[in-house]
Amino acid sequence: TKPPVTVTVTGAAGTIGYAALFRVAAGAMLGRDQPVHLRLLELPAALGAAEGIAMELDDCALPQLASVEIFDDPRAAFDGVQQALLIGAKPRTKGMERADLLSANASVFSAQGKVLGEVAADDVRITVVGNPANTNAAIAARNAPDIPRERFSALTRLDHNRAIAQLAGRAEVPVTAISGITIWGNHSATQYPDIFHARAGELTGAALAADRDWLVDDFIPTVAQRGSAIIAARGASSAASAANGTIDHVRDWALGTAGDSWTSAAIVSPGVYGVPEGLVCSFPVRSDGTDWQIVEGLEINEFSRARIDASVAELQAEIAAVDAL
Ligand code: NAX
Repeated sequence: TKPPVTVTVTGAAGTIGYAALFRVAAGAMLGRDQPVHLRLLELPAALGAAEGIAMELDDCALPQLASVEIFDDPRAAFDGVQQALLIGAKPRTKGMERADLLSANASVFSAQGKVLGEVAADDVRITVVGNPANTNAAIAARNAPDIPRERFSALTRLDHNRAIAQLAGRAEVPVTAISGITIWGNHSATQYPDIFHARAGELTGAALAADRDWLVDDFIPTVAQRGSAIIAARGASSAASAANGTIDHVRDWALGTAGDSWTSAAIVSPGVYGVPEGLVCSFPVRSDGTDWQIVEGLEINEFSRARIDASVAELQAEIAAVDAL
């Protein structure tokens, strides 16, 4: 059998953490033949809840679960970590300005980045889910200069999966018939779900996009505002679908993407597609099981260019706001 992989989940007792941990422990993320050491990092106030989750994990008697440990100290939780899922973040509370949210999280993610740089395993991969995810990942990367940039990512896979589901519904095909969708930019309302290179069974995305009213007034806002629609309907933010997106993201990164199609992930821009170097931006990506590779050479039409630029401008503004503090 394979040696266990060490997986640290921050915000483990939160709603996404609870939805993710059991599937990670059951092999949905790294494979059913891959044992895992699970590390749960929480704030001191949530350690009791984390204990309860660890008890439930024990009670599943999962063959792949080599160990479960609970921490409130990032240095201990990240020691030797190979897959870091950074889900915990400071939530936006009533009356809080966006700048306050950015600065509160900048201090959390700069501290976590620094510790990761000091104690993580040489092969560490980092996935930021906690919002503002892209900028949190950029800040963690900056504070860990010894970890190669390409090891940092932020989650836009939930947005990508939402776009697949919406396009499949429109084209009346199963989700398995959809390929070639890209989420560009920030994991926020400015994100741009691009279908111009997509296929939906026999139909091309470009043909579907010819219905501009549907594209502009229905598809794009439905994908970009799906999180708010779920809060309105459910009275709580998306958790199981966010956990599912996180697991899809790490699985594709660690085990590789299949075939010619691609997925979406926010990674540190090497300065392609007009996205300034260093921003953590969502791109079309494939993985060979080690690193993400940006799918190059896609033609970006004027419609797409304007929307990508708007989301990139928001990413630049977020970094500038953090730098100003
Ligand atoms: P919850 O508030 O249910 O849970 C967050 C947990 O993180 C809490 O248990 C808290 O104690 C813990 N925590 C906070 N700061 C921590 C720190 N510094 N170290 C360790 N643990 C810490 O939130 P949940 O619904 O689980 O969402 C978690 C994050 O994911 C939020 O920032 C949320 O905005 C973000 N999301 C990101 C998505 C994405 O696609 N990138 C989609 C879903 C979600 O909105």
